[in-house]
Amino acid sequence: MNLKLKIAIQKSGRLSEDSLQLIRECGIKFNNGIGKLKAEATNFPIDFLLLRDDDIPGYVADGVADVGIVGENVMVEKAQKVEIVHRLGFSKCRLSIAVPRGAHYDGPASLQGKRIATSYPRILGQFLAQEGVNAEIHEISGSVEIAPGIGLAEAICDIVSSGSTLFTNGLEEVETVFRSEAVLIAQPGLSGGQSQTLDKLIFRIKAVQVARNNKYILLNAPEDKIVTITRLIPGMKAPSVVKLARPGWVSLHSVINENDFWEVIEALQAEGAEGILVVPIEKMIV
Ligand code: PRT
Ligand code: ZN
Repeated sequence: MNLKLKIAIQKSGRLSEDSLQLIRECGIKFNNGIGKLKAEATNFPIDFLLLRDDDIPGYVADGVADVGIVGENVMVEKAQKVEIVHRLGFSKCRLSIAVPRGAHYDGPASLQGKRIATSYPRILGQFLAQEGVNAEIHEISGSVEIAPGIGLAEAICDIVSSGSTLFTNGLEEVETVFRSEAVLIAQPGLSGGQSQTLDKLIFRIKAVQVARNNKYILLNAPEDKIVTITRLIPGMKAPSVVKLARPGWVSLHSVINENDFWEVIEALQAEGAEGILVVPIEKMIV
């Protein structure tokens, strides 16, 4: 049975470091050739192909790679026969329409008959069709933000993250067309063995993602507060309670979600919790 999976990862760019970091946190070790075109894992049946992000959906669809990590924006734009098998939560960004600051804009109808520069003609075309707007799409491959300044277009449709590129180019974001994050994609026809390996990989990725969203918390509290504090930090089942070498006091150990963190800490202090320690979790299987 062929268990070996070939995974395509961006060679160098915004997705590379986070993709490799995730693989490392999954406990997968690879030889030093990761700077080259190909690398092999030493403790998991996976080979790496290092590619330009634009080529990843096509290579996965053609079976050159079996799975890949790519921005959802690129996956949708390339419209290849691939499917999302897991969302990875990093490289979050949006594809937005922007116009020169101060230009008249009151909704998509303002784009009627205008020229819009973009590297994402398919996604933009779908948006305009959906809004019933007829505009001229000018496909350009880079530096889209300078298009209005040089008279190439009246608007642009480009990836935005912090918004500072738009700001420094005198542009204003007026419409969000698509929201994106890194996704793990696969070709639909993986063999039984490869699907097994993919399931194992996704299992590990989930354990890493859950761990990143949670923290391990330890605190000291008066014994008569166990019930109230347990309500605040119920953990996976219930907190562990350890007696302290001081009568009437216990130590409680639990897991707390990153999002609830500050609110819960304040409530714990109000209940008399002391010596609160919060430590990262490496892996978490729920
Ligand atoms: O060389 P290769 O073709 O592999 O890489 P690339 O240059 O085409 O892509 P890369 O590495 O720039 O981006 C890879 C993926 O990261 C994208 O497809 C998105 O899914 C995601 N991503 C997340 C971003 C951004 N954030 C981002 N800010 N991609 C591009 N940008 C650019 C954007 O094009 C604009 O020029 O950053 C600028 C805007 O950023 P802010 O922060 O100023 O708003
Ligand atoms: Zn690219």
